Amino acid sequence: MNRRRFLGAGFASAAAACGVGPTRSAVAPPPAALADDRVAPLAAVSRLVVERQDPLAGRCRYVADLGPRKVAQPIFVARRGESFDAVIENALPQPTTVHFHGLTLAEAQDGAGFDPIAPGARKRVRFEVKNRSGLYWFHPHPHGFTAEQVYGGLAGLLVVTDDDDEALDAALGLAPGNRLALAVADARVVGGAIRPYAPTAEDCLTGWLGNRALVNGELDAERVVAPGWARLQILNACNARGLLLGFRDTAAREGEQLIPFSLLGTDGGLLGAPREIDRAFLYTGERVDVAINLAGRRAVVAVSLEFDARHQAHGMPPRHHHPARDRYPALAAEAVCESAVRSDPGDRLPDGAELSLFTLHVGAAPARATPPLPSRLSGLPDAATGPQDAMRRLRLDFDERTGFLIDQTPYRLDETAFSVRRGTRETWEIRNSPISMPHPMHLHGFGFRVLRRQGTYGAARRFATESGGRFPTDLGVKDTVLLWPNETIWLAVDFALPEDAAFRGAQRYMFHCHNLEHEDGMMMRNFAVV
Ligand SMILES: [Cu+2]
Repeated sequence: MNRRRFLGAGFASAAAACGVGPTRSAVAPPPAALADDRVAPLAAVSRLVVERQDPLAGRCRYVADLGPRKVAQPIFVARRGESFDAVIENALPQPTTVHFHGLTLAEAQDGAGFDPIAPGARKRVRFEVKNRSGLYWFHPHPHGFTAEQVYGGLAGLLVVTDDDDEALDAALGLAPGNRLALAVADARVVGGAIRPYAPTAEDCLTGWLGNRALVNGELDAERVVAPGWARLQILNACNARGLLLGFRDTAAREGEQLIPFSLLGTDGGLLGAPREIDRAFLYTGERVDVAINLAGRRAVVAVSLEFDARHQAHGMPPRHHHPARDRYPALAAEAVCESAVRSDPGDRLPDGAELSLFTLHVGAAPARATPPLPSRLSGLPDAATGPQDAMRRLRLDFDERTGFLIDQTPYRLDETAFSVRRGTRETWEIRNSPISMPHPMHLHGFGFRVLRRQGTYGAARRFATESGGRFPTDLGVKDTVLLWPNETIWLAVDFALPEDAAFRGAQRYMFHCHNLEHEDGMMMRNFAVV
């Protein structure tokens, strides 16, 4: 099997052929269906300011400077092959980075946390978007501050387009506004106000859970869409909460069935062919691209359905001390401290509890014809098979003294756990302990394919309808993959790096849990591609 078949689109080789990046005057227009006033072409950004908007509650935002206009909390859009070349300004009272989650970037642009931007400092970041079309995102990654800053509101979307993406919009006949890019997070809301980040030891075990959904920063988000197909690209931007995404007609009676929808793509872009499903697990950091037919409906609510989140780890592991935290204030005037008042249990909805996410109101426009879904969406093969160069085994552990770790080793910024030769294709076998929690594991820099799952607990296995015990969402290119307790998964990872000068020499990347309390709690390792 050649590399092209492995990832379907051969993102490294195709991007290398693109040569010089576009000039600012030749930026592709965003998809017409994605009608949102926060949409900003990535290639037009000259400055990205990371700032605190509300010092009392610690709410923060990104502001993109596009020359003639500024856009707060932008939704970036880039056509594959376009470039980002901007100065990032850190106006927070803490160090920060901007990590572009899912993109294939060199260490210097990955924003992983090796080289944080100090408060008041700036850094020029330049890169070319080499990835397939899909929903990517950007967020802070300074070790020890990540969870607090992301919860503060720093989670931005990046929609990457290409020929397959354009062909799909055309085939669906999407009306303007019927393509949505949505970051779903959860917040602790009391009396209409979002509570500041103040995790207790229990929050550090389970992750910081809220009681209300925020969609692109809004509570009770609603969108008006036209009848016909709607295409939704959805990110789970929660710190810790897993979602089991489903859709209900608001006119449906108790117990009535969920609305079926089509899975079009995952983290790293479009599947080869759509899959009809009625629910999908979406853990923190993961994305889905779905099409839902709204013909004949008035309003549809997206929910996270109730499920057994399988928290098998108990006890109160010690909090990990981050020396850098002593040097900077918390984002909120209400300090992040061990003595934080235990919040009302009602402010912290358990993982797996039903949660309403957002509502789509179907406008009164004349019903559009809903054309059939295309049978092929991209050249991605359903199965990734074939010989791999090497097998690497990783273990996710838990014990009461240390909390959650990878191979029993707490994170250290200056450690390189292992090195991989560039161009190598490896099979990763990752095993999660039975006494554990769901861990959405994220690999920086490289998309991968899920080969097989084993040991999935019964209630989740019901939805693992694909070969090898896989979920439909395992069929695409992934950069974040969920491991249930007791589960072992096998991944095919291609460590090909582009030929650009930016990627010369050894490049360090991170592999970590995207439950952000686990990540800040040391469940992360560095590796190098040499
Ligand atoms: Cu975890």
